Amino acid sequence: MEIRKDLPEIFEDFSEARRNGFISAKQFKDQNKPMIGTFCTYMPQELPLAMGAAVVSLCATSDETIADAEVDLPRNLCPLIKSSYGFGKTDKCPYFYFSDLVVGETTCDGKKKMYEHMGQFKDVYVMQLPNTQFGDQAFELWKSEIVKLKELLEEKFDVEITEDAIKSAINLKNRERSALKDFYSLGKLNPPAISGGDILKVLYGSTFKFNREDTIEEVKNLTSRILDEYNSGKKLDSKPRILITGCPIGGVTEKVVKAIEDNGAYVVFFENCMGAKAIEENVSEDNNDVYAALAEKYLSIGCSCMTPNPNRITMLNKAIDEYKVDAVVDVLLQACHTYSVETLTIKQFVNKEKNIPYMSIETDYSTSDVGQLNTRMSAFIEML
Ligand code: BJ8
Repeated sequence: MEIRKDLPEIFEDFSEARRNGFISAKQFKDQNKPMIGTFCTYMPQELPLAMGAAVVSLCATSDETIADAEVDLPRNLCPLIKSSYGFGKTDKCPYFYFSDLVVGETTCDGKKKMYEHMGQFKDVYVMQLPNTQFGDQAFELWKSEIVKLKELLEEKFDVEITEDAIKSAINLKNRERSALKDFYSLGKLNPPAISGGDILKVLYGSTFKFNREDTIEEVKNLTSRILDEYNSGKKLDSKPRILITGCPIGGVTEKVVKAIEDNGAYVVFFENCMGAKAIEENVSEDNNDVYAALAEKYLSIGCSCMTPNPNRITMLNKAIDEYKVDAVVDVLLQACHTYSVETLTIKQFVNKEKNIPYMSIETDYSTSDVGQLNTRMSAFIEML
């Protein structure tokens, strides 16, 4: 995989962010401030931020604790769920340990049933997410769930969360999303300025930094530095341009990005939850009803747990054009039913509407399929 060797320290900073974040998490907790753990992009982070809490993603990305999880959970379950549960159960994840409350949502069946067991050893609160994004009922349900979460946080942590504080948190998150969006929009450059592996490092690493103002500045500086250097001639080679969609990736599943980039292509856009799905749209700052504004943004996320799920297609359509994508790779975590079933819709759209090749690959949190991934990617990229 070709990387920009002249920018190592910044990329390493993001790459190491999860590990280094443990120390910042401890320092944060030492100040007696609350930490909220989340498992999903639907969770409106603005609410905990509005009471001065830190928000941390607990989605695990390694197979280290899967055997422990399988004592309680079925083997034929998505590795993200098993691994996340396993890290909680074994107390091996400091972020889980430091979380005063875990907030989940009723997304896929596996996750929502797992929360019932997790509730035996951790304080878990589950928001009732509707299965559809359409109709007043769905909107009103999600809005009322957001208000309920605010009330629960106020009661549990004995604080008042004012609408002004929520507005400030919306503004902060919007600036963070915009900085990250400007960064991953570097993927539009053709030939690319940086590899997909480096884009992912920054997107993943930024979720483990607690001083959000600093992170916004850091990401902005990185973007403008890369742009300046690109304009003065530092470019990668022209190669086929790949869009990754599907289940969340990060940690061990970066093996998919590596297999693509080691075999002659670049990933220029990540549609999944570590990328644009979470970041592309901001919360309206014009709407005086902050709960409606939050409900509108978060309910529109194009996840396969929704039926129907046209917002995923809308984003893919736009990104394939804007990022001049040559092919789409749909990443499925084993036993993820909603994304697996949705592959047919995505394949038909990509092949028939966009006239470009599509490939789906199923993987897990082991490294046993790396050889097979390389073989499949090399054959796929060769025909582009
Ligand atoms: S908004 S993608 S973070 S639900 S991969 S656990 S769906 S069986 S992670 Fe997700 Fe929220 Fe959607 Fe994003 Fe279930 Fe599938 Fe596993 Fe998944």
